[in-house]
Amino acid sequence: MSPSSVVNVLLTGFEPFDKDAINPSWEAVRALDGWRCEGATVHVRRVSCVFGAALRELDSAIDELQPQLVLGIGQAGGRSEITPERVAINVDDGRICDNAGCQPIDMPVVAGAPVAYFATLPIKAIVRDLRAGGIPASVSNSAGTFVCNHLFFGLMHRIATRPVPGMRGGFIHIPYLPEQVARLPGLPSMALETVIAALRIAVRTSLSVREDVRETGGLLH
Ligand code: PCA
Repeated sequence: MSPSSVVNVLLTGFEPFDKDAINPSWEAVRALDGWRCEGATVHVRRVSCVFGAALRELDSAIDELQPQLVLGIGQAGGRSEITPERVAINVDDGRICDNAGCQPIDMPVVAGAPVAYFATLPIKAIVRDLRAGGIPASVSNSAGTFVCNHLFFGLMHRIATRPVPGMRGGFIHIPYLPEQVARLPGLPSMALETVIAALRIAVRTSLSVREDVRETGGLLH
């Protein structure tokens, strides 16, 4: 097979943060290493929950793999659904410190870059296909202002300014795992097998749907 016919997908998951022992994003992502889908091969990387370092790690993985599709995955503790993110904003505003002890406040992710980028994933089709597969899902209109949004913005800025030809990308937040909320009573969770199944659907739909479907995913507030 010639290198030009190789189609790579990059999935990133985060290391644990905020004193947690696990991060479900990495637990789910790592289960998909080497998975082949729609003629593409999935590669996985664990990234640091550190402003700056996470972007450098993402950049070198993109340089190495030249992927056609990049999906960042992160934990959104407290959410009950799989949530493809619509928009990355050019703001770092840490409510907590990152894993290097840094807590930027109202700093740009990239100085001089646009205020925001939209994901270039078919987010509506992903939500449709997840729901059809029996998995709770909704579009999210905010990836927050911590390291997940930082990675998402950096990814979209790279696509806008130094693209791998044809590369598309975006970010998906996932809920806590049941074992995490066993010590956080009352919060929602999703089983690891369900999250893994969701990521398979998200990859397949991202590879096969080029034009997003026109379905409402909006919120009143
Ligand atoms: N979630 C955090 C950072 C790492 C993660 O998995 C976030 O939503 O920013």
